[in-house]
Amino acid sequence: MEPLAEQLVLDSRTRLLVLTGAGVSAESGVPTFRGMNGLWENHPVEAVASPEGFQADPALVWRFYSQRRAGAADVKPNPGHDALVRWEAHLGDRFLLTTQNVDGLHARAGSQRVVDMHGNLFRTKCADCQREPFADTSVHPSGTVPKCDSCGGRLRPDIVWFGEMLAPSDLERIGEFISRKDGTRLVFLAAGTSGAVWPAAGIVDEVRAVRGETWLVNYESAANTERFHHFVQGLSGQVLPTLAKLA
Ligand code: BJW
Ligand code: ZN
Repeated sequence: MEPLAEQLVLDSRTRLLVLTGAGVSAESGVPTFRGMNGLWENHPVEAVASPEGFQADPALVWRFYSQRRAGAADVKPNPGHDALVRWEAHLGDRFLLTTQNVDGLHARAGSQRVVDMHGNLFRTKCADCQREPFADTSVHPSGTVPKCDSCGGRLRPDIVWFGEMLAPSDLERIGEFISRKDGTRLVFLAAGTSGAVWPAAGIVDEVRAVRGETWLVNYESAANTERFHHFVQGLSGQVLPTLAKLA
């Protein structure tokens, strides 16, 4: 690939916040949400990714997540994930990755400072009691709903569904990184995200409010493209490996 006209400079005075979305996993073979036209087997994603949907048909919701667990177990990180691992190795604590993806591919690539802001496909919690969420790769037979050992209630994936609050500790970690006052300049880069889902879509404005520099790498224009200072249109697996100058 030709060198890019614009380069993201990552030097000792820079701290970098990265936000990733489904587009970053697309080149690994994980379908994006809007790529499915917001539908899974003709069900609107909201019907299988919301508390109301779980209440109405928990077995359908578990079929959706079991299918995705089976699919995500077979995929591998791509050069976009790998580029973020190199940036983190260069920046250390001046790097934070917040991801909307629940597939665990950033951790599998080797990223360490990761906020799973929409949860994790390979974790389960109880819908009815306060037990701690636990690691879980189970794929459940169609039509079944797993039960909680502690209270006998219904288990559910540890995913942030539509209409649910993100974990306050995750939002604090992102907010503290944005407002950190250590003399470094803040750069924010969003990649592979449609900018349609909040609060992730608003991070660009939080960064701009503290005069940070903002970059978007996306295959298509996003809902919030005009909020970014730089827009590099392309595939993240091709753009990210050549975008940054590590100094
Ligand atoms: C590539 C590529 C390649 C492809 N390279 N690019 C303010 C205004 C309006 C509404 C709200 C608001 N605040 C809150 C809301 C409600 C709601 C919301 O945002 N609704 C919108 C739809 C309008 N938000 C919430 O409910 C959030 N909760 C919350 O805020 O609580 C408080 C509250 C509630 C209600 C009202 C007010 C306050 C929770 C959001 C949780 C989202 N959960 C989901 C599903 C579960 C996860 C799962 O099962 O996996 O998470 S939604 C779904 O969208 C999923 C994703 O993480 C998320 C974002 O999608 P993403 O990653 O951007 O993917 P796509 O598919 O949309 O886009 C991919 C992009 O990549 C495309 O642009 C492609 O071009 C590009 N691309 N290949 C580079 N190779
Ligand atoms: Zn329980």
